[in-house]
Amino acid sequence: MSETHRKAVWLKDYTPPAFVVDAAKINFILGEEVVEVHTELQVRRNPAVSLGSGGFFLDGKDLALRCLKMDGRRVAPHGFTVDQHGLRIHGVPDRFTLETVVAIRPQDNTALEGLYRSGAMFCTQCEPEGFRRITFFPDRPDVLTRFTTTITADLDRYPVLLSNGNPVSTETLPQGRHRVVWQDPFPKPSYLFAMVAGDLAVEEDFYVTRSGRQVQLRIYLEKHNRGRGKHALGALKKAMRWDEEVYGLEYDLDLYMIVAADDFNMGAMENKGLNIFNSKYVLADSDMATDADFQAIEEVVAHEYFHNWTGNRVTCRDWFQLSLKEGLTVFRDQEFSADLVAMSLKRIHDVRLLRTVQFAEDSGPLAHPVRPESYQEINNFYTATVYEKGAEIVRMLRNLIGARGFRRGLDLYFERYDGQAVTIEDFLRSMEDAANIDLSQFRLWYSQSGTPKVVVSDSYDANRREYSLTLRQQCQPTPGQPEKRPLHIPVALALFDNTGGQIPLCLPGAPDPDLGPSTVVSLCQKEQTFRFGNVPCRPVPSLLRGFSAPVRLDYDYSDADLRFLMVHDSDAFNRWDAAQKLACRIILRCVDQLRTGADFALDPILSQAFTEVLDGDLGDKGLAAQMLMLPSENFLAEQQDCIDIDAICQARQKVRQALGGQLREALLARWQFCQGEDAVAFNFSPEDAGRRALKNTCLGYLAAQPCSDFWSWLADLYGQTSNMTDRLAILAIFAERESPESQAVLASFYDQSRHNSLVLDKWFAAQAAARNPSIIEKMRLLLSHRDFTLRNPNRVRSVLHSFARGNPGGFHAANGEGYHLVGEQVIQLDRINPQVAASLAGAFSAWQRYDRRRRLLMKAQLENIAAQQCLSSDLEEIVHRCLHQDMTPAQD
Ligand code: B3K
Ligand code: ZN
Repeated sequence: MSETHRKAVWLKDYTPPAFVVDAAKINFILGEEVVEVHTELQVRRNPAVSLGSGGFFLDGKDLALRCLKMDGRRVAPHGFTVDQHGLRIHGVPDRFTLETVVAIRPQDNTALEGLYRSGAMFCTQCEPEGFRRITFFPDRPDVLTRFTTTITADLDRYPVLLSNGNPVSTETLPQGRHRVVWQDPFPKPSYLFAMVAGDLAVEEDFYVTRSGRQVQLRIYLEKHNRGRGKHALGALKKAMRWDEEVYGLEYDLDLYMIVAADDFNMGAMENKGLNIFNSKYVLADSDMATDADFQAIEEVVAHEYFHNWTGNRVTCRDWFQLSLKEGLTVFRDQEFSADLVAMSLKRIHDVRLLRTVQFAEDSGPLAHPVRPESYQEINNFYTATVYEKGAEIVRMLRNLIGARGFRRGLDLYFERYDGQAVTIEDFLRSMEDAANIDLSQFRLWYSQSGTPKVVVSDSYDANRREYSLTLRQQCQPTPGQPEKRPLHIPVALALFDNTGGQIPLCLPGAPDPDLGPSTVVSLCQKEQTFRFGNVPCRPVPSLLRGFSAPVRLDYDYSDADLRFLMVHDSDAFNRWDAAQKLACRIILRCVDQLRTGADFALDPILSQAFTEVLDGDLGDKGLAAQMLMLPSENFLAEQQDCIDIDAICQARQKVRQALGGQLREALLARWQFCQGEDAVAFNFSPEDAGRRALKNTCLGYLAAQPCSDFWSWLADLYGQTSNMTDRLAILAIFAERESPESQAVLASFYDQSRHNSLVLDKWFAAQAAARNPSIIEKMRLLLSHRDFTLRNPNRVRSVLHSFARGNPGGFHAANGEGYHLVGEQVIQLDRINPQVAASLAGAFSAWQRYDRRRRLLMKAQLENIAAQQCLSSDLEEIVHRCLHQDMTPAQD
């Protein structure tokens, strides 16, 4: 057990703060070695809380206290206590001013929480509990304070000094120093505090709100990145317009700033008026960013912007409510992006993530409800469950009550709670009141973990022209939740006749029997049957259209049904899903063939179905590309109780090769067609991105079964590429094989990218994720490369996460070398950056689902990590949960 072991925090133990802080003045005196933080708090006893005797507690971590005064007088040594958690002042009046001076050392802060250095700049990350590393403060989201920030620094090194709100004064000081004061008029929790100091370039634009206010938009970036903020600025303006149009929400300050930092633990942070971003989600031009990067920038910029209302104006009472702001804001950014790109493509992208990452989380030892009940380290709960499943719940709710009811619910939510810290329950009550609906059963989605399975069976009675669908829901036990109650599961569906026509739906006996071409049925009990009348023939059902609920669907489609739906389903998402299902079952059949030693032969139905996609009317090339992409190994693994990863990797590869060979002509024709359509100048648009995706998907298949001069042709093609999307697609292909051409292409990419760390990350990631037979040696080389460092989270993710999460064949190498390599790095990384270490260690979480040999090897790594001295609380919690949650081991 490590020394840092902390007790769990429980939702049921929540108590409101005993004191509130009306105003805080934070004064940073920046030095190269030490930063002094002078803080002055106006504190008052919380009238809503009955008088306690515990004094006033302020969180604080790794702070050297230099001075403590109450109402202008030094507090005597017996008047306070300081320990590793914070500062307690004993015996305080009802209202007082508290002054502290602390010293911190940002240059030693490699955890990147609180105030730290990224390159030459100072920046902060306070959510969820970073502010306590800056100064003593009641660092909890339900204490809302008006902040005034003063920053004093060397003028030459740090000409740009930023904080939340508006600048109120600037002053030049003797000895080459200067001082800037910022004031944020909006009371906010400390997790939204931000401060930046550096020698930064700025790119500017402005936005006029619909009420006519002009808002200054500024992106600050390191000088060598000048000119790369344009796309992000454009995205910001689109997001501002969208939130006004769709939700009537306007920005509320005169200035909106985004700072791009190279060292950042996650994507970005929504600090009031001063977002701080991982530079990966700001910087873009065609030479450095792929279509996926352009898209991700739009999403993240919008997400952080949308937080201004869902998160900042109305914030969370405690961290158990995290999904209140995250699930809701992810839903909002998904809808924004869907409006910008094709709706179905966005949905495919989101569902793919949910089904691979969140479903896996929900079926393993780290499963937790969207509103968790307890945590040891809250940083470990910024998960796919809280974010992505949380967004799915909001989506179901919106679909249930309709867009207008949802809008009324949100309006009511803001009307009731603007400027407050509230709960998921408050949000749901606003929705109930506005839409006049009872959400008692629906609430279970927030408290019950695990992914429900909906098993569907059907029958057709030709005489009565009646088609019955029986839906049954079940959910496996999850940690701490052995029994599950039935959830309210909306299932969107349509029925198709054998010509591909949609059968009008009619539920005789229902209050409103005629339902039109598609409908949503509510599965609220364990089992329910829906009887559709007037059905002329046995239909093919299209179920869970648009992925109407985050569940696993189990219906016994025939291969022919799936091929039929790939062509005829009017729901583009389900057309794609049918393709995934068909490919998935063909690969899993191949897995069985491999197990029994039978010869492999690709079922012709898949090549026929894929030919139809390739030869079909390619109005939407992006969708065609998605349909042709085989399900990932991780997704395939999710379909097995005991994961046979060797067979999965082999089978997938065999299917890929067979398709590459059998469809060569069609693939080449499509590739040529798309290549021919390429414009000279790069443009990021859904059409262009879709075309590139299709083109590069075809290329990937051709490479799986190459013809004789393919590699020299591909190397030439690499030389002619004019954008990062195409360049990276070819690099990834070359990274999978050993050859002089591969070496040359990798070397050339490296030479061109070595001065741009984001591009260099791609070079690392392409190799770490490559299905290369000598991947372990490659990984060792990458880890000892002069450009590799554990101090930069993006670099760590590009090498270690790409390998552990994105290269199952390598990570699960039968001799355990992949595990060993990652285990070693987790231990080293924990001493530098616990948050990133903990997330990497999560790669071992599914250990109980593998064969006995791998189970033991993975477990040994977890135990070895657990046995280390001085484990961080973050890592300790993950490893402990992975080892000690009782899951049923897989039967192999
Ligand atoms: N709210 C931040 C996440 C903070 C994560 C801290 N470990 C970014 C976002 O979701 O918008
Ligand atoms: Zn967020």
